[in-house]
Amino acid sequence: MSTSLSRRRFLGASALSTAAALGLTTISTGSAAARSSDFSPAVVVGTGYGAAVTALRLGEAGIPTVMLEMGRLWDTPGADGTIFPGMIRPDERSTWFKTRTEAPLSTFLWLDLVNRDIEPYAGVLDRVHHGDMSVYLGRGVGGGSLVNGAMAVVPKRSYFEEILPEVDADEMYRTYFPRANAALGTNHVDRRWFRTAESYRYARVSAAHAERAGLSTAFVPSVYDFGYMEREEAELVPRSALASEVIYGNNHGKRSLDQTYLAAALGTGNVTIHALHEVRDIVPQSDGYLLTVREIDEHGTVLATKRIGTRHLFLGAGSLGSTELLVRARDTGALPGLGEEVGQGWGPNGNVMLGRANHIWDPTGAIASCMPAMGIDAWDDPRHPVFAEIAPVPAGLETWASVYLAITRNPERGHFSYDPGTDSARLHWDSAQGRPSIDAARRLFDRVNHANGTVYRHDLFGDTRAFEDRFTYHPLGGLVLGRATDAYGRVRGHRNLYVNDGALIPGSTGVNPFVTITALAERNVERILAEDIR
Ligand code: FAE
Repeated sequence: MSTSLSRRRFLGASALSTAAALGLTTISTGSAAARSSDFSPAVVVGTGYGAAVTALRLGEAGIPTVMLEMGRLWDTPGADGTIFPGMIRPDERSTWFKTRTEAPLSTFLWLDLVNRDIEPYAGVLDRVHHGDMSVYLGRGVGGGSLVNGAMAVVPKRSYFEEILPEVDADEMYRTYFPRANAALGTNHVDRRWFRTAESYRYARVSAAHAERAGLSTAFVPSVYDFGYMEREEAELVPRSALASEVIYGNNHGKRSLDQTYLAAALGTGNVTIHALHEVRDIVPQSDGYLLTVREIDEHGTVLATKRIGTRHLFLGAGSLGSTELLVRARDTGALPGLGEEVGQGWGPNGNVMLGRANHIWDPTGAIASCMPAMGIDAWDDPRHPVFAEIAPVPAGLETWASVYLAITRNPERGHFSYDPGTDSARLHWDSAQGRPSIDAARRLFDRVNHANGTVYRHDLFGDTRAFEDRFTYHPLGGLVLGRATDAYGRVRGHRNLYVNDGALIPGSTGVNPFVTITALAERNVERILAEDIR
């Protein structure tokens, strides 16, 4: 990392913790704070991967930039002394405005032991329901980086070339993937430690079972600090990955965006983040856009409705968020230049979750690192390509279960339409579209079960199904690169309006997607800065 980048991160991190200590929802370093609050030369919607890259590069170029994030800043300990609640006894901080938590593994031995009643609150994880599909999302300053499993995987080059043919793959693999990984703080597990770590027993058991079936496994890099994790296992530091923390946030160890890109963006002195600010509407003006923004408190009370003008508007609200903003703008007539491609090309990255029941003599361990470090790599299978992340069971006790998030190559795509009744975008995806994903996962894991004399678990997903394809962690598409936008994310039909997040990727990356989103955002913003802004 360059000295100026680390200095910026330091300045930005101080601004974040000062804001948290004072209970502020506006975060900036001194120089940015003085600027007008109703106009900014650049506005970035959201604070996830694409948004954070965009803001850092705009800020470095000297462009005053405001980021608008509907979730809260996660930097203040609650009454129990922790920032995030953990998965064993989640409280209202876990979930975005619901009366009960909605964990992905919802039952154990068919018992409803996992979910809890809670007060509605601006919690960190959302599960957005759209008929046969629901989508998990991070809410807060840092977006998905707050809740995700930190797996930092570069897609196979041949598949990347297939899904995004208009992008120069040489440039991506030479420049932008390495740039993204360096700024995200990607690191690798020490393989010698992994071979004996109690917290990765579950991964070694699954790897041995896969090898017995003739399948290969691969280590996956992470943005969780593996050095910290080693110290957790040695009981030298407070536990996080080893204390069942992941989908409701990590209190330690994870290099979420508020510690990397966003801290560096704030440190430029040109970036201000407004938390608990949701962008609702976008209308064009003679030289830019006017946004309607709703400010709420953590309990959902609307505090203000603001108008913020900008010359350059960047959407980084994620696949669902950015797509909804443009579907609404098109279908209410606010942005009449938007075309039919807006709202098309959505996919769940072929996600299927499943569990296997191991033999009693094959325990997976009571302590499981919640940060996966290995996957079964069968992506080169010509008929049923699958990359299956070996996932933890964060129960804090022995379960004899092996759980996987399989990423499959599913060609089905969903689309969005505008619902005037709820003023929202509805995703259209029906259960039959998940079939190719289930078939691929079944084919792979039938092999694993056959080779090991094991069976599927039917007790984990609320009913008796073995394969759960009714949710995704990896929503992708809706505003696909080269279709709804040009080859760099410029929205077709309206000048100075850009998309720079997971909405650009056409439904699938073949691996966990945040490194692809980050690298693509680096590429796009570099071009836009060079051609559109200066
Ligand atoms: P994202 O990170 O979703 O950020 C969008 C932000 O915009 C959010 O903070 C929203 O609250 C905010 N927003 C939305 N609408 C508005 C609005 N109208 N006004 C203001 N703010 C708004 O977008 N990926 C991996 O690569 N590896 C993993 O290990 C992994 N594990 C995951 C585990 C879980 C439980 C989940 C939910 C996701 C996981 N992912 C993983 C997916 C990854 O986090 C996701 O692809 C990225 O976060 C998407 O990045 P975007 O920049 O597209």
